[in-house]
Amino acid sequence: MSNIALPIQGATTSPIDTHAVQQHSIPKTNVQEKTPVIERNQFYYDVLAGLNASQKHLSPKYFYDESGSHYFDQICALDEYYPYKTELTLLPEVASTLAKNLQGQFALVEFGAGSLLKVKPLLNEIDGIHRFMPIDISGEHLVSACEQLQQEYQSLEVAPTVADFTQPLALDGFHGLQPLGFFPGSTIGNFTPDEAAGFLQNVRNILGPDSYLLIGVDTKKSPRTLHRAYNDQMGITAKFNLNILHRINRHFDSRLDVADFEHYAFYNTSEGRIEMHLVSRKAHNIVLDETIIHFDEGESIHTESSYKYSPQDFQTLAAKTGWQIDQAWMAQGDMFSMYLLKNAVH
Ligand code: AVJ
Repeated sequence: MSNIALPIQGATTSPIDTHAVQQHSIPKTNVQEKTPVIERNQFYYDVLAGLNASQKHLSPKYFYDESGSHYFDQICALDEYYPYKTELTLLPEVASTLAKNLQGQFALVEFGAGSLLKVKPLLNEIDGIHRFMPIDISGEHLVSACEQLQQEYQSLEVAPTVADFTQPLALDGFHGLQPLGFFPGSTIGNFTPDEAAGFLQNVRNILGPDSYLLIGVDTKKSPRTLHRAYNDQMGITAKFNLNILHRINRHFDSRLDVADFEHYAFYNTSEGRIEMHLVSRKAHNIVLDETIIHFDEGESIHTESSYKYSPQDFQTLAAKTGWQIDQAWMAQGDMFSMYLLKNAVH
């Protein structure tokens, strides 16, 4: 999966895991202190802070534990969830256009590499890619995916980095090759517009002068289509959303009844974003270790925002972050877009 993750307006948490992690090491959870009962790590603090806020919220990065990642894979297979399939269909066409138009020798840098599935059309078509540098916060997953990819592409130099790419990061060694960034999956949609701008600026600094960035971005479209994509018939998205409550029960000394909450996702037209919430079906208190948290009937936990960008929206975002749109691709029916950005700052 494109397994990175993602926050809520007004929250101080970043969508993607915020603790900086050393390159080439398996990330350790930031355990501050351990008692027999309570493990006070980043998740612990984020959950307590998020559920004590006036608009309760949890970061979507916490969707992706083992079962959450499994649900996300199931979402990608759903008819209603068009972004995954649409981008995958668009990629071979994008790759062959790039192969024609991009002359040079490249180091391909993937942000949030996940399963490394989407990179294959690029590797297959573009002969000039000599080095592949995936960056992901999840070390174990990344290393095993890289081993497999290396088997398939023997002459490619595969150089993974375990890191949080929302933080400033110096990648050692493009080896004289031209950096080509890759950020598929419309993961940028999980950032607020301000965070997205910060991210694009950070990526430009990481990749440096003369770099390119190929990015997948979900578009604004009929609210009905958007609504369906996050409210599938089989209820997989609901399970994906509710799983975060199971994760809390697994981590805390808590007996949250997941059945007391309801999946609620809608398209907020004025903000141009899907919002996912977990809505309390009744007034009740929950107990997390020794903290009591009250829910009114109908009160929600905001678990995800997924911003959608029209070509005009994205053009504005790119321009203000020092990127210039070199090429753009639009899937049939304007369902999903990809952009090749060129670093405009010399
Ligand atoms: C992680 C941004 C690709 O917002 O569409 C799918 C995750 N959430 N269904 C999105 C998601 C609910 C997704 N991205």
